[in-house]
Parts: sequence; structure tokens; C-alpha cells
Amino acid sequence: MLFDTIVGISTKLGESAINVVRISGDESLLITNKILKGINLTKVSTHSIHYGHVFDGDKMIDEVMISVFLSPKSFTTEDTVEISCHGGFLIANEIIRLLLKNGARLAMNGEFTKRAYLNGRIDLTKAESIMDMISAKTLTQLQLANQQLRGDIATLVRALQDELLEIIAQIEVNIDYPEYDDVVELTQRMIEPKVQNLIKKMEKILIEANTGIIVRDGVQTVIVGKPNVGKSSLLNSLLKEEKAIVTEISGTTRDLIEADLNLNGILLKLIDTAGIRETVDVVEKIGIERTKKAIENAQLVLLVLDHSELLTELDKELLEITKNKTRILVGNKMDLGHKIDLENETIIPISAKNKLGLDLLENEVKKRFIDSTLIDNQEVILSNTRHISKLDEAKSNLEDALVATTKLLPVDMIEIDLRNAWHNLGEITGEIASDTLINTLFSKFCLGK
Ligand SMILES: Nc1nc2c(ncn2[C@@H]2O[C@H](COP(=O)(O)OP(=O)(O)OP(=O)(O)O)[C@@H](O)[C@H]2O)c(=O)[nH]1
Ligand SMILES: [Mg+2]
Repeated sequence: MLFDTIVGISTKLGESAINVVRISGDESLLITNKILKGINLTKVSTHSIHYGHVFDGDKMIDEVMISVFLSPKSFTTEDTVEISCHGGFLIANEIIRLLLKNGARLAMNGEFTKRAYLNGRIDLTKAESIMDMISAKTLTQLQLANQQLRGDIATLVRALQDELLEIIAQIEVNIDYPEYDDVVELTQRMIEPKVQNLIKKMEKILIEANTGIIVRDGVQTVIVGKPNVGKSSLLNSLLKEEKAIVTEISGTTRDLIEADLNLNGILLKLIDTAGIRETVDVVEKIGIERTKKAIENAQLVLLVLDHSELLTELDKELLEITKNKTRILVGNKMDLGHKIDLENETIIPISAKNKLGLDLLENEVKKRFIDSTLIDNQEVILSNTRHISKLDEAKSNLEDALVATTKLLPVDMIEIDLRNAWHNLGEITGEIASDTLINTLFSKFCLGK
């Protein structure tokens, strides 16, 4: 495939030791040559690094190192040059300006990776994993992204596709040799268990993907409770920093306070809230409204109660408001006593102030949201919602096929469902992908990637 030559910055502009400017395309050597003195890149071997100087006419811009990767042995499979220049806001921009002046075009978001995909170097799941790696905040997120980059997801999907193809081939053979009257029935009896088996496999992958989604996207968690019960103290102890103001005055927290917490590999997107109570204070009222909204949007509610007191009316109200949410009841201030009267529901006693019981709370969160054995055993887990929804569609296609077999519909009708399933699986790896999908997907990448 022929593409124009693109340029982008691969590092973040700012005060740093170096920045890397990347150029990819048929003309990258020629264009880069025009801004360099002391070296001719068309004469160098692949995977080599060179010392040189960037010039704007007679004016020297920077002393640089230039890495050269010749086609097809580069990330994009095109001739690629990487200029490592000094850091800062100015130099890389000047180099890019010079390259543009000499015939390169500014790369769009994700365009280098898009080329790697379009040129057949990586499949879509690998391309997407690169984005996940960059945005990973926990080692478990990185573990899943790495599985994807290694091609484990693609392998898993292709295995399902192969099984499907086998069934389709079998049908084709039978359609081609319809000598026997009972061929339809025979074929259907033959495909049914195979399709069922495939559906079962997909179901298992989809269930395990719940863990994957949580690992990849985190859990939207809100800390709620009556004023002064210790919500902000809990946030601070979990984060191990004094993020929120804690005082003995009720109504200290007025607005939502957000923070990310890496809880042994699960990212909790924590929100500390204003304590809910009746109030005439306008600002506090707005805060309480926000608390209610945050509860609605949360995947997990940590409802903080006072372990040293009997339940109050406010506590009961909060128990009612959150009863349909996934919630964990936290009994704070256990250091002051154990008077709380709550039946039929587990409550985790802690002391936020003295940092007691937090490990129990952490374990409970983990238990509710992820299957740790999957992660510990490094099983291949789907985590990308696009992959999951495509697999889900493929599963529905197979379910349709199954219904068709039980109704003894003609086998070529069943084959259509099977082919649709195969098609949907192909969209995961990008073997089959529309331009719109490709364009939206890569536009989410950062510049220079
Ligand atoms: N004894 C004891 N006191 C605690 C504990 N946790 C918090 N406190 C105290 O309870 C008071 C209120 O704590 P905060 O964390 O500000 O409570 P809050 O729920 O955020 O309060 P608002 O923001 O006003 O709704 C402070 O004086 C804390 O020091 C605990 O485990 N034991
Ligand atoms: Mg508070």
C-alpha cells in the first residue's frame, strides 16, 4: 500500500531530557535528509542509530540522534525515522515544522498504529491493546493489555472461528451431496451439539469478561453516610494521603471529592460525598443533591455507619436509598464501641482514623467484583467492550442457528446464522472491519502513536 509520509511527536512536549519525533512513509529518508547535515540516511542500514545536526537553512536547531528502521522491519512496516532531540517545548516543534515544510504531513491521532494495522503488521486487538497499555494505571490492567498485545485474544477468537468454519464446511459438503432423503435431518443432528458446545465456550468467555471489564475500566465507587460518620477519613485512609478535609464539624465536605485508588490491581474511582441530612444551608443542599446523583451513577456504594452507635433515622434512610445498589456496609469508629443494631446484613467493622479493618474492606470489594484466580492464573480474559459486544452478537447468531435446527429449517438457512457469527468474530480481530470502525477506533489514540 502507498501512503504519504507523516510526522508526529511520540513523546509529551515539555521540559524533559529528550523528545522523539517520528516520521513514517516512503519519503521519510529523503525528507529527513533535507533537514540534516553530516549524514545521508539513504545510505544507512536498517535498525541503525546516527549522530547528526538539524538545520533550518544555515541555522542550527539541535544536535540529535537519528534511528532508522527500513521497510518492512518497522512498526508501520514503512521506512521510519525517529529523531531523538532535546526536550522542551520549542525544539521538537521546530523539527516538525521543518519536516512539514519539506513535504511531510502531520500525522493524525493514532495514524502510526493505524498504518501498522492497515499494512497487516498487527490485528485490531493488538492495536487496541497499545492504547490500553498507555492508559494502564494498575499492573493488572497492564497484564490484560499485554495478553492482547501478545495476540492471545486474537488466538482465542480465531479458534472459535475455526470451529465454526468446520461446521460450515460440513454443511456445505452435505448440501453438495444431497443423494439421501434424510440428509437434512442428519446434518441437523450433527450440527446441534457442535453449535451448543460453541455457545457454551462463548458463555464462559463472556462471564470471565466481567472481571476483565472491571480490571480495565475500574469501579465507580461512592462513599456515603450521615454527616461526621467518617467518610472523608475513610477516603484518606484508603488513599494513604490527606486528600479530603476531616474535622469534627458536621457538614465539612460540601462537594464531591474524587480520587483514583489502586486496590491490589482493581482501580476504584472513589468519590467522597457530602453527608446527607436535612439542612437550610444552600451550599450544603447542592452538595447533598450531588451526593444523590453520585449514588445513582455508582457501581459500588460504600455506606458508612457508626459502629459505636445505634442506627439513626438518617442511617435508615440511607439504607433505604441504597438498597438496590451493590453496596458494602462499613461500620466506622469501631474503636469507640460496638453498639450498632443491624440484622440480616453483614457489616465490616473498621476504624478509618486508626486504619483498622481496611484490609477486610479491600478483600470484600475484590471478592464482589473480580475472579482473582483468573488473573492469578493469567488466563486470557476479554476486557474491551467492543470485543465483548461482538462476541455477544456472535453468540446470539449461534442461538438463532440452534433454534433453526430444532425447527428443522433448511440447512442453508442455518448456515446464514453461522456465517453471521463468523463475521462478527472477524470484526474483533479486524479481519473484517468497516472504514467507520477503523476511523473511530484510531481517532481515540493520542497524537504520535
Ligand atoms: N474515634 C474515631 N473517630 C473517627 C474515626 N473516623 C473518623 N473519625 C472522626 O470523626 C470526625 C468526622 O470525620 P470526617 O471524616 O470528617 O467525617 P465525614 O463523614 O467526612 O463528615 P462530613 O464531611 O461532615 O459529612 C473527625 O473528627 C474524625 O477524626 C474513627 O475510626 N474513630
Ligand atoms: Mg467529609
